[in-house]
Amino acid sequence: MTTMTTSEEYADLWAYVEERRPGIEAALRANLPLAPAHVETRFNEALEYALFPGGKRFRPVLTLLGAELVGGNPDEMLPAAAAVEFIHTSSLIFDDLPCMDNASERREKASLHEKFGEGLAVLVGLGVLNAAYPLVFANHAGSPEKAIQAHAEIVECIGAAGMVGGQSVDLAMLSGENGSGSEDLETAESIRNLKTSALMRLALRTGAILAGATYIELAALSRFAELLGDAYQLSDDLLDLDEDGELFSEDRTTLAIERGESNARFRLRNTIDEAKRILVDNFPSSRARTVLVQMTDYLAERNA
Ligand code: GRG
Repeated sequence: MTTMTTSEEYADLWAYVEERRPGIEAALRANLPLAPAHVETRFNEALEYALFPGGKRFRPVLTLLGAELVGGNPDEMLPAAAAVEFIHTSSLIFDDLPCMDNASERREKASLHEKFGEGLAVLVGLGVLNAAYPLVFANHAGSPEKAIQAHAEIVECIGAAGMVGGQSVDLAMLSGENGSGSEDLETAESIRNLKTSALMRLALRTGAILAGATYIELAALSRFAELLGDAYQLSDDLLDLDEDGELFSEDRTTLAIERGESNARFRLRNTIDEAKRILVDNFPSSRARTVLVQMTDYLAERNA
């Protein structure tokens, strides 16, 4: 569900998201991995429930911005943007399962497994994930080398060196397996952040790759995404602290607890400053760049 502030500070960001949202919704609908209707199951109903009305749609927006930042046409990237939202949605479905975060709510309603049962939730998660892979070829069959590169990007982002690996560290941190020293925690946190940053990297780079970005531009986007993911997780860890600097609920520790809230706020500020500097140093001034700068501030300063 969308909860957008209309703060002046983020005016370009919200205007861009609102402008692009209809195209993204249409691309999601056009590429829904519906099950054949011959035998009645609740798969299609559960699929609809998982994807609509959806959340902020920031990740598909990142795909369009990645393309625009390097001079591409965002309209051509809508199927790829839908692929990125499918991957995001599947990660949320899996993350909410009882064997992971065991979340009963998602996007201001009951989580998918809570509403439709675990079996169907796993199937919908796999269905949308699987639907993502071919979508980078839509509109790009004429430039197969770019589409193949974007496809490889998806494989890498989801795998053990990306979201899956990051989530496994998250699970280890939850059960206290990650060692006790502060340095261990630093390493563990930076790998855990992959669960968030890998998808941000994928979202941005897929659009940029399909738009013909240079190696240097892609490297800058990787570094930016890594910092954006770190900033997002740091702000998440700060939101998880209660007034006494302890975690609200979970049985785990974070650097925000070990080193204190002001240290975490300092690191967050440095991280977003560096992220924005990378954008400004590597890409010429444009609307897409302004929107990305505002998104960086928004993700780090959000309070929910
Ligand atoms: C096989 C794709 C796949 C993943 C397996 C479960 C898992 C590994 C990774 C979990 C990754 C995860 C859920 C990270 C947290 C991501 C995050 C910051 C979610 C919230 O993002 P918002 O607020 O969500 O942008 P909306 O609802 O607005 O889309």
